Amino acid sequence: MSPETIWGERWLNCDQPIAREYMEVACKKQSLVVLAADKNSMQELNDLIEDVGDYISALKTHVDLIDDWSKNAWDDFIGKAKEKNLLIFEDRKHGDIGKIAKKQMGGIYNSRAWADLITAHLISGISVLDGIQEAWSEVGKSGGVLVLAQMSSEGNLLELPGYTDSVIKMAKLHSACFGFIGNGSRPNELKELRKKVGQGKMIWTPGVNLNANDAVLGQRYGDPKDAILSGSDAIIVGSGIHNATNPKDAAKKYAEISWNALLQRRE
Ligand code: S5P
Repeated sequence: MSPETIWGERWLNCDQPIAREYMEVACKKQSLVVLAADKNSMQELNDLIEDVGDYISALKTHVDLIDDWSKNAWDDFIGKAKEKNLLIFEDRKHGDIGKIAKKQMGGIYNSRAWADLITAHLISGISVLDGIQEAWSEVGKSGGVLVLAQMSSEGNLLELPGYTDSVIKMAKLHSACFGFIGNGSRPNELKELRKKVGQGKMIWTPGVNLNANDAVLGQRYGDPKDAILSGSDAIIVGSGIHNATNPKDAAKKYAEISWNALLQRRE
């Protein structure tokens, strides 16, 4: 089956090349899993990608979590992820004014060179997207921003009346906007978000874990199948995979659940 048949309206309306690339990879791998690779050493990251890379469709990083980070080790790791056909998604959660966000794409980590996707809050206005876009274009690269429209953590201020609506309204029209981060732990909120976003943008959702009791420090978890059926296009899974006794089996399981949910959604 073609990606168009599988993704339906989303394929037709999400026509950015990078969104199409994600949807194609997801079909090839039969997985809507984005791995949140929240490990602290290069060795752990390399082992993890070796182990589960075939069962995920994108790799989400927090580059500043790593104790023994070096440019060479990082380039190697990104190379391995690319061999596994993964989009690289740095979860930087930018939020400064445009010109600083632009500079923050450089610096030691230089995420403009290797990140295909990056997260941003619109708390300081739309200029953050302009800044990120300019940073990519200066190194001859283009990428997409996932804008935080909802969050999975308890008591987050994005829930205040009007915030999510304003973010969607502003970001939807911006060419750097790949899509939105939604709250994977609350299917009903996600359905509302999908209605507001429409078909033309991705919604990717963290806060997904088959064991809701794993949640610590205000994190909230929901079910992967519910998230996809409620309009999410990718489940972002961290500890559900990397803290599992057998990460490979866990990744396979999340992949299967997410893929079957997508097939069910199109029926
Ligand atoms: O609202 C959010 C947004 C994000 S990007 N809630 C989140 O948990 N995240 C990220 O998803 C978070 O930074 C972490 O990397 C991942 C969730 O990890 P888990 O171990 O709880 O699955």
